[in-house]
Amino acid sequence: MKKSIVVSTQPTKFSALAFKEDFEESIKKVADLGFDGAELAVRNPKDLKVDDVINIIKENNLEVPAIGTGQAYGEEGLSFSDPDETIRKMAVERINDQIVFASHFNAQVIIGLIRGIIKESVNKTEAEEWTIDCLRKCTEFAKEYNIGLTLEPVNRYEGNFINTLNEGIEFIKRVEVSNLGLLADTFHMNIEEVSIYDSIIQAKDYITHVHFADSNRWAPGCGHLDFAKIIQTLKKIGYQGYVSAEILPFPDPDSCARLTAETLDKIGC
Ligand code: LER
Ligand code: MN
Repeated sequence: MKKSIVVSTQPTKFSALAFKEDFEESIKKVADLGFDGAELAVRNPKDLKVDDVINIIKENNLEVPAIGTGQAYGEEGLSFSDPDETIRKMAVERINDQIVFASHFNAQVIIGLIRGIIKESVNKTEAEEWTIDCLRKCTEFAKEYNIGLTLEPVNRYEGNFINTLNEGIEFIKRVEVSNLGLLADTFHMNIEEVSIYDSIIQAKDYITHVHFADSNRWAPGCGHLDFAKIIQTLKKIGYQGYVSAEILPFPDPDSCARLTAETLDKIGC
């Protein structure tokens, strides 16, 4: 299994990010700590100097396993389940831009918070159909670039549909495309799953990416989750992808990143 940590390419109000200030400096720190990759959280690839990002990643011998896309929802309100067709169209366009950006790194594109929250006035089945339609459009576009998307169940306080891995699997079956996998995030799973381990085993054919955060969203080792057992379970299902730390920058960015690297090494990740 390979290790990465999420780095935002720009400052953002999304809190669970170890690094979101100076991009180049953060990437150097990630490499120095021995991570294999940096997952990039990007609000809008059009705001980036893409060649500079590519060079910084290359110079530091890192991979980019995935691109996080939630800031477009958190900061601009773009979403796949919005009743306004124009907003959904803008969300699809944004994800398509992320797909082109991801193709420079052969990274997966995360579909988490960008699904949005189904509004009270909206029929749930209809909102799910809108989401399926957006996912079909984006996965079809992604095929041209040989890129996969990964659907992330999020806990009930951040999203009101697709909260568990099983709900994610059922949704993936409805979308009926070959390049849509599942992202297992231990922070959300701790809130929503009956058993983190059984859910991982049941999702073995779908998991393409993993987010690690402890029960309090601090670095692994700072809460009550049993990461040794989670790693063992991921090994048991033959998972060979990345585990990526999406954590609060506490007590400070450098310490939480160092602690993540040390803990993951210690438990044989
Ligand atoms: C949000 O809580 C989260 O876990 C992100 O990875 C979703 O895009
Ligand atoms: Mn996550």
